[in-house]
Amino acid sequence: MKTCPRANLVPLWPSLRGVLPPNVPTRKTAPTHWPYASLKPLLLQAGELTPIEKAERRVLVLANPGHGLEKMQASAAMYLGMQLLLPGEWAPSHRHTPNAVRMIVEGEGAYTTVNGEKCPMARGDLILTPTGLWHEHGHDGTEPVVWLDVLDLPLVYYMEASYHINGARQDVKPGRGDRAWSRAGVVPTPIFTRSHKTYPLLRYPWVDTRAALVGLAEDQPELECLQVTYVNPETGDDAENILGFYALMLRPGQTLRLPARSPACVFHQIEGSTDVVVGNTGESATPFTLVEADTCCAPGYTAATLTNRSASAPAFVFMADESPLHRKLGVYEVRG
Ligand code: GTQ
Repeated sequence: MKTCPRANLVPLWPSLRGVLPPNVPTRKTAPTHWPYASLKPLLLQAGELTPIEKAERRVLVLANPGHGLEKMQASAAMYLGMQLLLPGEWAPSHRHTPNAVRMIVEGEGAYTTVNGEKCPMARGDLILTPTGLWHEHGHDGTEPVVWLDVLDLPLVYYMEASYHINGARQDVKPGRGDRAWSRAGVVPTPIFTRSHKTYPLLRYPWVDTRAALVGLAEDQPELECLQVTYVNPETGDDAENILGFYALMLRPGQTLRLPARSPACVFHQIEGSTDVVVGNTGESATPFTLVEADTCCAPGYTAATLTNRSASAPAFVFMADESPLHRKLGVYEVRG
């Protein structure tokens, strides 16, 4: 590129088509598969080699090669990390501007304390640590616990708005959002008990999410897309401001075509096994097979086809995407 460093000026015309390509944006996000079978041994090795006191957070980052591994991005706005906590370990309290969620992958007995609320971790649970809230992780169990972190770190970092503050160990306060906001359609009555918290519900137990999907499937046998959105139960808005979180059920043998939409998307297999084909018709498609605890991502403006590999059992997939961000910025699109 021709530049004029003395005046800090560059001509637009050589780069115009590069930054405004015709019809479809340029995407660095490559369809990428992170099998849990190849990740887990490395994570356990990290557990042997790296004490938690040194690491603070013992995480292997699921990095998209299209962005360059050192960028630690799954997509333009999404960061994924697989975190290991061993029995008795403690990941100290901090808060930061990026929003995070944890999807629990395996193990029992660990918990995250978020602004004084102790959130137990069980397989498939989703736990929020939204922007600015204190969080720390502990483990009273006997086996290693692993979870998937999803953060909007790449976006917040790009905005030059990413920083953290360390804090003291939190006192656990009584009151659990997943007890108070335990049923859709009934919320604590405002004048008596409503908490006035921005994030009243921090833990979404998998037993409840799974039951909601199974109930939906039984109630609406014709419904093709069995998907629920993790929302704030007070407002109905997305659970967090920037990334969206969903759980999907595929009936036995079902194939579901997800249309091309502007946001990039992450799929994580909670139960069963799913064939994922990332790509629009007429373009070269990338196939992955997700088994339990596997994760993959698809770039925006790209369709995906999911097929439950079992003819007898449902499959359950956790999804994260950039929809809230795209909607708020007015760039959200469905391409069909
Ligand atoms: O557990 O607080 O994967 O602060 C990256 C940054 C996890 C955490 C990550 C974090 C955390």
